[in-house]
Amino acid sequence: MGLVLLGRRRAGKSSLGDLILGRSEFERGKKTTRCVKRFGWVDGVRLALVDTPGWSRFGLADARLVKQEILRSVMLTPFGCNLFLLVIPVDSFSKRDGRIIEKYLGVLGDMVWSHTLVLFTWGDELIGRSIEKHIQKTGEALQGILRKCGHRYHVVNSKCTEDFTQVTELLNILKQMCARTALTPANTASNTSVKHNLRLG
Ligand SMILES: Nc1nc2c(ncn2[C@@H]2O[C@H](COP(=O)(O)OP(=O)(O)OP(=O)(O)O)[C@@H](O)[C@H]2O)c(=O)[nH]1
Ligand SMILES: [Mg+2]
Repeated sequence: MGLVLLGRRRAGKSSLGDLILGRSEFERGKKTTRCVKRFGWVDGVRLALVDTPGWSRFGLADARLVKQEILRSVMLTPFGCNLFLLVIPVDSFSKRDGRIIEKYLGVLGDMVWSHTLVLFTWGDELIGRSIEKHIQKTGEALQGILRKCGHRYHVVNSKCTEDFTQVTELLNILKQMCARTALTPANTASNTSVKHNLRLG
């Protein structure tokens, strides 16, 4: 299974990669500037994880480079089931955040949304509240992104590496997504069309 980690700067993508693999493989806490691919076996699944540079809400990241790396991330995934984890920290979320996500995921074409799971990081910030309450309180911009992703989401606290049930639960959701997308011919179509565009571009 191929997993691409996407999100804004410091959303917690590299930390999430380490949490999933159960070991330190990505440079968390340090700005990721190019795609990084790592492999591992997790809960009986062979994973290829691709970490990507985050985009900036304040124009600080090189938008062209980030888009180029997002396109390249797909080239780095193996053939088979490839999914995207849209990493969003438990935090405020503006209309602008929503528009920026649409802009960067849009690089991968319309099919990306049906292959994307919203992965909330910084779950520790919920402090006893439920993620559903957070989604409801945060408002329409976040709810709109969740709608586009078929209301698929999961929440983790990447600081709590000893709690592996959060990864097992995530893997179960991803396995279901793979089983579902395997039934739709669009799965391979989206993957190969992005790869095709990239080769042409
Ligand atoms: N408390 C808490 N801190 C987190 C969590 N996830 C990430 N962090 C912290 O957030 C900071 C940024 O994490 P990274 O994983 O490097 O974020 P990133 O998205 O890879 O950042 P860029 O590569 O710059 O885009 C680090 O100091 C992490 O320790 C979380 O779930 N809870
Ligand atoms: Mg990073």
